[in-house]
This record gives sequence, structure tokens and C-alpha cells, in this order.
Amino acid sequence: ERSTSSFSYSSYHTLEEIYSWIDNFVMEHSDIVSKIQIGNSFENRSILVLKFSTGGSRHPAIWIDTGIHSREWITHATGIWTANKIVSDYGKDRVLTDILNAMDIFIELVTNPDGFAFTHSMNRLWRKNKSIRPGIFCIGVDLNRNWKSGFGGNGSNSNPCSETYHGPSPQSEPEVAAIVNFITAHGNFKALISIHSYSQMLMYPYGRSLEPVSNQRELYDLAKDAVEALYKVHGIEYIFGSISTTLYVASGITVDWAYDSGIKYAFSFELRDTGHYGFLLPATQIIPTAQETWMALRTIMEHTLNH
Ligand code: ING
Ligand code: ZN
Repeated sequence: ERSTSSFSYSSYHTLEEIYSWIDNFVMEHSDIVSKIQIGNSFENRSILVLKFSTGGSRHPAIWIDTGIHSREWITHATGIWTANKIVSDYGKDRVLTDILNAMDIFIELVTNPDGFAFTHSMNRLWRKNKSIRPGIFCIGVDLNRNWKSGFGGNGSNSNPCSETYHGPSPQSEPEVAAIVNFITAHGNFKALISIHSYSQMLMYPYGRSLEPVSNQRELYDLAKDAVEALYKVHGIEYIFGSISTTLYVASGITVDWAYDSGIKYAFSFELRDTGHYGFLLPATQIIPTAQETWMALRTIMEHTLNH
């Protein structure tokens, strides 16, 4: 395809289709969008980030990642719709315009490109990345257990054959190291939102323990506002709270690392549904899911702007 006008936001796409959409999208909106390659995957695919910026130097920034678990296809699709929503609404929606005039938004659409390619070619339900190591006969590390914060703790697994294998060491995986290096070098991220599916939840740290974070009350109130805004769109109910108390204890996760690195607005979504279709959410639900998620994201970004 040569332009985004023929791209279907209501379908699931391959990695090649998404990467070609990214190139067209950046070309068509070069005034506010650019593409940054932050690294290469284990199998040497490009790791790409979209940057939305109205200029200025070193604006405070918001990070959104989708697809760290490759089988969670609704998350990539929601991310793509969201990217398009940002360029469509800038200059029209007062809240988004204020956000983007003061802050930059970074979106990593395919956070696990090797796993994602594999979900199309071989195994639709592949979760981990595709790293291999000498003497280890199972493939892949769970990229949401490979972060430094609480690495190797409860709710992560040292068995390489486990779906929650944490890997040999913190940030051993290039897909995680690329984000850590990028966010650390930037130095001014205020919010990080890591998007998963499924379960209809909005959660904040910690995953690694039941210990409340220092601004737990603020995050609780903000999550409550965000899920209320989400509910108003299509009547879909989300539960919210800390990861460890809402879902289960999980260590070495993205948002715990973000929080411990000073990013005080760290959230993780579990998008639709609650298990009827699970990871195989029909494409007819992409746009409604993205629309409602947008209102929650916008609520979090607005709060970040004002604090
Ligand atoms: N579940 C997440 C998992 O990695 C999760 C739950 C999300 C844990 C965010 C910690 C942080 O186990 C899915 N569906 O991936
Ligand atoms: Zn996930």
C-alpha cells in the first residue's frame, strides 16, 4: 500500500503491513509524527517507535507500548487506531491539543516483533520473544518478566520452558534493553502505559509485591476516573487497582521498572474481553475497544499534564 487511506483500522494486520503503514503514516503526518528505531530484536527485526511532537526540546514525555506479548493482537490494533486518533484530533480536541503542545507521546506498536511474526506464521498463541541460547532447549523469554525491578521474584519462572520465563538476567532480551536504554537516555518520561489483553483491567504498580506505592491513592483515583471514562463509551466494565492485588503477583514487569525509575504514572491495561474470545477477539471489536481505551488513555495523559 502506498497510503494510509486504504488501510483498514478494523482488521488485524501482519508485521509487514504494520511497518508499511508506519512509513506511510509518518510521511503523511511529518509535521507531528516521526519514526525512531530504538534497536533490533533477537532475530534482527527493527524495533520502531512513533514520536508525536509539536516541537520544543526535551518535552516531558508519555510512553505507550502495545504487543509486548505477541498473541495479544487487540493491543497492536488499538495502538494503531490510537496513533491515527492523535493526528486526527490534534487541533480539534482541546484536551489532546493541550497535551501535545506540552508533551511528546511515544508509541511502540510492535514491542515483540519476532513473536508477532511467529503468531502469524506458526503459532497464533505465542506469548514470549524468540530468543535461543546454547544448551537451552525451549524458546523465548517472557518480556514482561525480564525487567530489573524485582527480577526473578514471585510470579516469574526460572524454567526456560515456562510461559513466564524471566530469562537469564535483567534486560537480557534486546526488546527490553532497547526500551530501557531509550527511556533512560531521554530522561524525562512522566507516564508509561503498557497495554496487554485480556481481562478488562486497569492496573498500577506494584506487581512484584503487595506493598503500596507512595502515590497509591492518586493512582487509585486516576484509574477510577479512567475506567469511568472508558465505561461511558460502550458500557464495558473494567476493574482497577494494583497489579498484585487485582490480578496476581508478577515480578520483573514493565510498569514496576518504570515506577522504580521515577515514572510515577505507570499503568498497565488488560483490554477486552473477559475470556469469551480471549486472545482471539474478533476484528469487529477493534474499533469499539480502541474508542473506549482512548478515553481512558486521554484521562491518564490529561492528569499527567496537570501534575
Ligand atoms: N497478563 C499479564 C502477564 O504478564 C500483567 C498480567 C500485566 C502482569 C501487567 C503484570 C503487569 O502475566 C497478560 N495477559 O499478559
Ligand atoms: Zn500480556
